[in-house]
Amino acid sequence: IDDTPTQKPEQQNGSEEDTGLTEEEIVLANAISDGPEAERAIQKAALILRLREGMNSLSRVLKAVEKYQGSVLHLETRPNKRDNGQLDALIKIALTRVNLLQLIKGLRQSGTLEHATLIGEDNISAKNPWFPRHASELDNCNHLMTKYEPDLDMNHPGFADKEYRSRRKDIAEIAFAYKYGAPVPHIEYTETENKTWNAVFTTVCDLMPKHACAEYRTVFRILQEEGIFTPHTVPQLEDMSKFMQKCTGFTLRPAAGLLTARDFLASLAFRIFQSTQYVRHTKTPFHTPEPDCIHEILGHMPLLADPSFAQFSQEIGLASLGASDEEIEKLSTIYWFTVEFGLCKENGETKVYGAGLLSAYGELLHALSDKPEHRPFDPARTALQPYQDQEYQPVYYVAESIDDMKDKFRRWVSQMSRPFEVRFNPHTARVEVLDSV
Ligand code: HBI
Ligand code: FE
Repeated sequence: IDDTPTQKPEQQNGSEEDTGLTEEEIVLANAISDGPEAERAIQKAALILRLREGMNSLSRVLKAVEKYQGSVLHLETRPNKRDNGQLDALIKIALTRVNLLQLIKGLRQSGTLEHATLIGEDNISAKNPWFPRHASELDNCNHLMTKYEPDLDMNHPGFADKEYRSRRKDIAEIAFAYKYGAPVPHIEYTETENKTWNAVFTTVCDLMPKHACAEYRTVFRILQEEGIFTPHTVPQLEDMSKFMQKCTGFTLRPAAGLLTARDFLASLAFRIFQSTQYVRHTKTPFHTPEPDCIHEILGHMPLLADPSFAQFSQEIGLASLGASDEEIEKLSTIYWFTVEFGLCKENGETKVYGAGLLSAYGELLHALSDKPEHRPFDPARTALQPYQDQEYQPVYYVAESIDDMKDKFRRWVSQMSRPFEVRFNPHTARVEVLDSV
């Protein structure tokens, strides 16, 4: 399941008066009346569906797509906000125009279709793609990738642990219920969770003085002095949020798990970091298949309190707003090789600034050893580097410094092909869109 612009399902009722057809149906019907050529032209569409009988309805929808010889390009579901028994689904399909018209009519008659949008070749409606314009709209940007959840993945260390799964569910509820502007709810971490924190914290304290970049070390020390980083208790997200806000304006909101790249990057545009709040399984303190709050707190947050790094984080977020799927993929890859696994030079030595390394000492030592390849950070090339998230990276990108990395990124991103510019207004927490066409 991949990322997609979060779009609020809304009833399409604009032009239904006399013909009984909606706008898309009229567009389709007009195209089709151009003759058999147009009838057979392949059209892509994004449909937002309400699945009243959950997965049963989904299989009926997929059968209908198959019947009309369509192919599914993308599919994601999530629980309906108002009714827990129901699912909302976003499905992107490609099929001939004449069949799409039939499919839309059928789904509408069965009450399944909430909204249909025809999409062009570039996969987004380029004229006005939806993206959050105000920080409060991030309440809609919490789509999860269902890759590594303990309920779904048999290899997850918590898969067979009922208690862990129920704990995870409780903490996820907090994230789903969270609304912009509220403090991050306090979590009473258990003794087991605090022990896991202690195990990771201790190794970070051992390795950090020698291997972490200067920016990280500086903030780490302040966090210790302020009593937020202590060996025996998982820090509270609300305390971290207040600390970061003081330093760079970054704040936190709770996330239920691994978010889609699009939703995750969008929040950075508002200087908001979506952080998980659960702790990894106690069986594997030094490894987690998905982000957990220890990774976010020890890996990401110190650098989000560094002004230059915070600026870079926001800029990658701003670049993602309204970007095409291909561009999101490139930005994610850059994020991966910088924010997650980046190395940088410091007085002739190679240091670590990537959160995935700072919070996992096994890979940190691997990254700095002579086993993997070290290449100079170059956004145009780095953006195309394939990566995987299951094993240690075979390649790392080394920046001259965080500032240099930021400058190179800026130059690269300015060539991105977006028909508009965006600018963040900190006074209103709003993204302003400047049309250039
Ligand atoms: N979701 N909760 C959460 N935390 C992350 O660190 C995170 C994410 N989704 C995607 C992501 N990171 C990145 O790897 C990029 O795809 C942007
Ligand atoms: Fe991360």
